[in-house]
Amino acid sequence: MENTSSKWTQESARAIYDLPLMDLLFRAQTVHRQNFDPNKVQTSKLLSIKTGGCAEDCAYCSQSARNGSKLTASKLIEVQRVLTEARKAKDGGATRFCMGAAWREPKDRDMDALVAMVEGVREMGMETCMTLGMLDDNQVIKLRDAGLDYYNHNIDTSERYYSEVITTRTFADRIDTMNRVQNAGIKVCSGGILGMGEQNQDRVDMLVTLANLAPAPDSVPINMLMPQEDTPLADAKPIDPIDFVRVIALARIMMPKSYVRLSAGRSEMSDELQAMCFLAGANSIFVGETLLTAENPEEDTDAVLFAKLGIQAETPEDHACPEVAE
Ligand code: SAM
Ligand code: DTB
Ligand code: SF4
Repeated sequence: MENTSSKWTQESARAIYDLPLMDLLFRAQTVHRQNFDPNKVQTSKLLSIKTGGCAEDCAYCSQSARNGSKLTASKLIEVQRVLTEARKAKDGGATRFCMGAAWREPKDRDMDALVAMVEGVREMGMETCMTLGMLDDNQVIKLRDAGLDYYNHNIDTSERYYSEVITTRTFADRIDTMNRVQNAGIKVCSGGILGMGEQNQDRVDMLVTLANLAPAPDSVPINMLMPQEDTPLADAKPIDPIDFVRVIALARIMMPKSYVRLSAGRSEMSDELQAMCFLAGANSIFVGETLLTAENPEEDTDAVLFAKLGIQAETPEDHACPEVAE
């Protein structure tokens, strides 16, 4: 079942996930080449605009106030500081600027500053993305009118495993915000984290939920858990790297036109593993030495990797007109 208009089932997706690896990779790379230039990778830059002190209890997160993390909580940072960082990101070649806040949801008093951030980054000619937690209808409209291109809201894992990781909100709450965002015409960025103790079937089920959204998210970040000190998942057993590659390949096959982002965890990955992820259809990364709070490869390291693999960073022109896409 690879017709995108059909609904994926847990069984149909699992059958692909379980293919011999070479068959799975060949299929994923074939789908990838039908939709994207295989030697281009989109680059996004993250900035934490409000760090720590979050009311949610996400078991993986260094920013939850409930996780006893040593991280100092900050207030929403100044608009001007955001624009200075965005300018640096643009000069470094990033095409999308993603602003993340450690909130359960934004307060209405923060909206003017958030709108100014979106407008300012857009004026620089970069795509804008925000991840601020749950949004109500008014907040969605304000961000849409400011020109927000993408909203990141991860489902993180399967519906079955969700309550093992987060208890302060439900899987359905997550889907509600995504629907609100999508209905307002903002593109959705949604994916999850692998290596939180979930089973392979949870990973497959997470992708089934994402692929069955109408439409599927434009961007699908696949994060490898970065274990954070003092969190319940600090000692989680790492995911097998081949299982990680299988999830990327399945995401590519199930969501052929979406950008699949090889997100958190690259600083712990070998060049070979990252190359396999690109072969499996990943075509986006976060660049810069910091994600929100955790480390990411240095720009020089990524430049060497891209040169070795003959990969080029996607430009805004490529993005507007993919060479191979229909
Ligand atoms: N508070 C907002 C929310 O949760 O939607 C936005 C920020 S939150 C940090 C964004 C995403 O980062 C999470 O949904 C999760 O998927 C990812 N993330 C957070 N901590 C991580 C970690 N230690 N390892 C991998 N991914 C992580
Ligand atoms: C996503 O899926 N990964 C990014 C972004 N969306 C916001 C965040 C990764 C965070 C990694 C842990 C940290 O930096 O604190
Ligand atoms: Fe808060 Fe987001 Fe971290 Fe959860 S993932 S604790 S909502 S910042």
